[in-house]
Amino acid sequence: MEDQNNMERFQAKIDAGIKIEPKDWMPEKYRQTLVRQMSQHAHSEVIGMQPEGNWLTRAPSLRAKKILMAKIQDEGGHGLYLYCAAETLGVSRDKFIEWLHQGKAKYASVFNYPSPTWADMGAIGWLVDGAAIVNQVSLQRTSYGPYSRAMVKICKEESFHQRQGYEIMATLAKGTKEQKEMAQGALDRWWWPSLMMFGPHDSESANTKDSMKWGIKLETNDDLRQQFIDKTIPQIELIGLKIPDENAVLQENGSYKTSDIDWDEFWNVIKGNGPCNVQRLKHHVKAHEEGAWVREAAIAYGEKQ
Ligand code: BYC
Repeated sequence: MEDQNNMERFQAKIDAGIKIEPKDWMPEKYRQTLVRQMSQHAHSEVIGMQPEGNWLTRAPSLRAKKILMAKIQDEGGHGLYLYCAAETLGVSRDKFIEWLHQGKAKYASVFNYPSPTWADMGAIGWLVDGAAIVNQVSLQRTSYGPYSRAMVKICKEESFHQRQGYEIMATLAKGTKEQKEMAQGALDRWWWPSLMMFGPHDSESANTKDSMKWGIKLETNDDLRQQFIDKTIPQIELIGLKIPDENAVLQENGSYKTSDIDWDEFWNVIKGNGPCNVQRLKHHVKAHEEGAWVREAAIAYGEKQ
């Protein structure tokens, strides 16, 4: 009876758009869903530093290097806000990292692809951050207060990331024949993995129904993906590149119809068999172990204060 009353009050708050705060009563499944999604989101930000870190020492100019370095640092910062927000649900950061290293926690599948050229830095900023923004703008209104507030700050920084990526692509697209080919190659490589970032079709998405009811997700995977497609295809055309999908067609309602995603590839990458899964996790474990002394020193300093 008590639980039933709590549940009704909880749902009424969600329906009225009132945020749920850490000390408020919440159903255990709501808490678990947030722990899962927020920690995965944090891991994505941090693991996502790797494909770009690959180009830091080879950026084509000092200006390009400074911008890339600032962007990668921002991603690390996003991870920190999100870990802090997720810790308010009663799980420690050490636990989140342990789950990541044990393969129990996921991170965005898109970061398991390689970044072989400088144009990949453009494609990641433009498409990967662009896809993330569409999702995160929606998540600014999510029902859990700490997650929603973290998203507001993150979205401001992601807009800059998206623009710096598009600038790289636009510059290459109006450069030499080789530069234009490099830009097209990166677009071809990152287009489909970026569309996969939004998750499986709504009909296959196990978590969407509960997440929508509880206001964790405000829009479905397919709706957000479509928004990204409709926003991005005109940007591809504007810089004279080719849409990596021969079947993409503008419909009368102003929205694009596109080919379906290769879902076998998506699930295969999620299961750990993407081109870079092993490398990404191994690198994270190594960096974590090598950073142990920094964490110890920070704790010792904190205790002395
Ligand atoms: N990759 O029921 P569904 C960034 C999993 S980083 C991997 O639809 P949900 C950036 C899903 O977890 C920003 N796994 O799930 C950083 C579930 O498995 P579990 C990244 C995926 O949670 C550096 C299963 O598939 N953004 O911007 O309702 C450089 C069924 O899916 C993926 C976020 O993390 C995927 N793509 O919806 C540049 C956004 N898709 O957990 C840029 C926050 C699905 O039940 N997350 N799965 O075992 C979300 O919005 C949602 O969690 C998702 C999935 C839309 C991703």
